Amino acid sequence: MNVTRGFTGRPRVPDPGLPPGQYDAGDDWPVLSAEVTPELAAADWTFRVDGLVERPLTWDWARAHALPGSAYEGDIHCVTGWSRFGARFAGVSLDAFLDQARPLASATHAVAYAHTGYTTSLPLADLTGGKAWIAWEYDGEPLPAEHGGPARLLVPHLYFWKSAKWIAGIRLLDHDEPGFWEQNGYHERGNPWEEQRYSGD
Ligand SMILES: Nc1nc2c(c(=O)[nH]1)N[C@H]1C(S)=C(S)[C@@H](COP(=O)(O)O)O[C@H]1N2
Ligand SMILES: [Mo]
Repeated sequence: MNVTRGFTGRPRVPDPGLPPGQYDAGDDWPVLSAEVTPELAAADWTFRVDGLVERPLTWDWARAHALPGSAYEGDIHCVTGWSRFGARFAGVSLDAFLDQARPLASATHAVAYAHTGYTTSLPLADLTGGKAWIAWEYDGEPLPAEHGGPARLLVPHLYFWKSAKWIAGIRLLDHDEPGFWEQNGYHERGNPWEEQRYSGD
C-alpha cells in the first residue's frame, strides 16, 4: 500500500533566494564585530575617498547628506551562514562620492577602512554601478551603533564582512591589498552566489 509520507511537512526544496549554504535568519539581525562598538557621534563622523583619484575628498555628516539619497531594499548574507531577506537601508550611493573624487584609470581595487581600524578589500568594480552605499538608516531609523551607525559601507551583493561598519574611508589602489578578514583566510571577493567564503574557493 502506498503511503504518502510527510504530507504535512514542508518540502525540503532549497530556497532559490538563498545563496548556497545559507539559511534564512528571519527577523534576526545578528551583530558580528571583531571590535568594540565605538562611541562615534554623527558630528564626529567623516568619510574620505583618496588614493588613486583626481581629487581626494573628505565629507562630513552634512556634506554627505547633501548628496542625493539612495536606498537599498534586499538581502544580506553573512559568511557565518545567516541571510536576512528584505533589509531596508538608506543613505547615499557610493557612486555619488566617487563621481566627485574621480577615480584614475589605474584604480582597480579599494580598501575600505573604519573609524575603529577594521579594513576590508574589494575590487573597485564591486563598489561602482549602483552596487554599494554609505548607509545611515535602517528601516527608516538611524542605523544602530552596533550595526555600524552613524554610517557603514553596504555592499549587499558580497558577503557582509565587506560592509565595513563605522566607515571612515575608501582608498583606491592599483592592486589588491587584503584587509582584516582577507588576511585571515577569507576570500578576496566574497561572492555568496559562488560561495567564495575562503581564499581559494
Ligand atoms: N568596522 C567593522 N566592520 C565590520 C566588522 C567589524 O568587526 N568591524 N565585521 C564585519 C562582519 S564579519 C560582518 S558579518 C558584518 C556584520 O554586520 P552586523 O553586525 O551589522 O550584522 O559587519 C562587518 N563589518
Ligand atoms: Mo561576518
